[in-house]
Amino acid sequence: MNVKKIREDFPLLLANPDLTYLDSAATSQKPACVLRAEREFYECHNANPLRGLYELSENATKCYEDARKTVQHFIGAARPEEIIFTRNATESLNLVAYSLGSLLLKPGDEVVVSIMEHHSNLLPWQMVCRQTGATLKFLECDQTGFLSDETLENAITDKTRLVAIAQVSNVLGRTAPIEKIVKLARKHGAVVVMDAAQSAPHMPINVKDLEVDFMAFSGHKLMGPMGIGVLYGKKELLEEMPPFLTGGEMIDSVSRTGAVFAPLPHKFEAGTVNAAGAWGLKAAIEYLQQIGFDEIKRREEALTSRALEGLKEIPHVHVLGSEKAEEHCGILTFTIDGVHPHDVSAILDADGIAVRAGHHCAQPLMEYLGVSTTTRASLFFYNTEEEIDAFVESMKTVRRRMGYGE
Ligand code: C6P
Repeated sequence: MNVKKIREDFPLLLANPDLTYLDSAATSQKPACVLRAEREFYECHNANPLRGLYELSENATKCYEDARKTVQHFIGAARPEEIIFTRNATESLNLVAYSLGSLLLKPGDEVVVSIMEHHSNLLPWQMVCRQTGATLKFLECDQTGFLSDETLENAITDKTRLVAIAQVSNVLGRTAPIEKIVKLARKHGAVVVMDAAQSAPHMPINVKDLEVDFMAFSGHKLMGPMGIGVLYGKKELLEEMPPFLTGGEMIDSVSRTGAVFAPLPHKFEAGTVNAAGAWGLKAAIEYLQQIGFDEIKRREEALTSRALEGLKEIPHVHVLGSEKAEEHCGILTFTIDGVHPHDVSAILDADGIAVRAGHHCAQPLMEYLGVSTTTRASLFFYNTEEEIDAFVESMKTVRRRMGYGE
């Protein structure tokens, strides 16, 4: 991979040669082709999709539906109508929780999540359990984020109606054993919802092979625009589910007292849709596919390994999670003795390095691991060895700059 050439595709990186961007797990930078695609939609195809009976609106609809097909093939879904466009992974997960939750759950039933969940894949389940009287159960990992067979077998039982799990943790970067979880869930007749917000940008995903029932991800972490997300759902389940939001073109007909809803996928896409965002997401997916996930994985692992080795050498720095770079998916979360993560972030920022500090919207995991807040560096294939070295060098100075002797 020619990284120098790849970086030329990213206007923000080109315009900021002194910036080391290590916050791609929060949102990725966007290649020019994605920016061009969004602009092209508004310059050449802009009309309200799915409504107008004139050529321009039909063009807008075509862009939107083409983007849906690109997503379908990207994740190996059987049909385009199994792809619902949302605003982001959070909205996708809320859609399943509210729509399916009320249909599926009753008192005595159990919903299983892991202790590593991002709040977006926890709060909707807390809410729906409160509403239905179901119980929320937690899969507890070891300190490295590993979920053992025993943990899975003890938690997923005949009482389990649904398992909601992140494929990759946004704090530890550890990949969950989705195949095993799906197998156990099937055995007990439970539905599996996979949060792919942190995995979809970094690894190939085939929903047919994985056999998950639902999968959610955001466009903006995958080089696409903000404001466009995806929910994949199996057709037979989506068809049974009531709409989450109502209004707009999500109907076939409306009377004074009721409505007949539109067929999939439009039943779940109320109001004017984000067609420009979908068109931009299509460009992002094509860009990633052109580079290829094998290449992306190889590069990210090499960079993660370099960063991990560098951090291990620094006294008082503790990296959370596995010792192995390939079990981090480009995410390194750490603490430094005696220094608050906000100060770490400010010091790195003074050196032109952008990282995230805080609880990373995963407070139950922080509590479980016995840390209140942490700093997180997360990389993508556009990062360079020089940037990783600059990050490690800056990290070596943090305690001294905070007034410690070493
Ligand atoms: N995590 C992070 O810095 P949205 O905000 O809807 O695009 O994605 C929500 C979400 C869901 N699941 C996981 C595993 C995530 O990591 C995220 C977003 C960002 O870690 C922003 S908080």
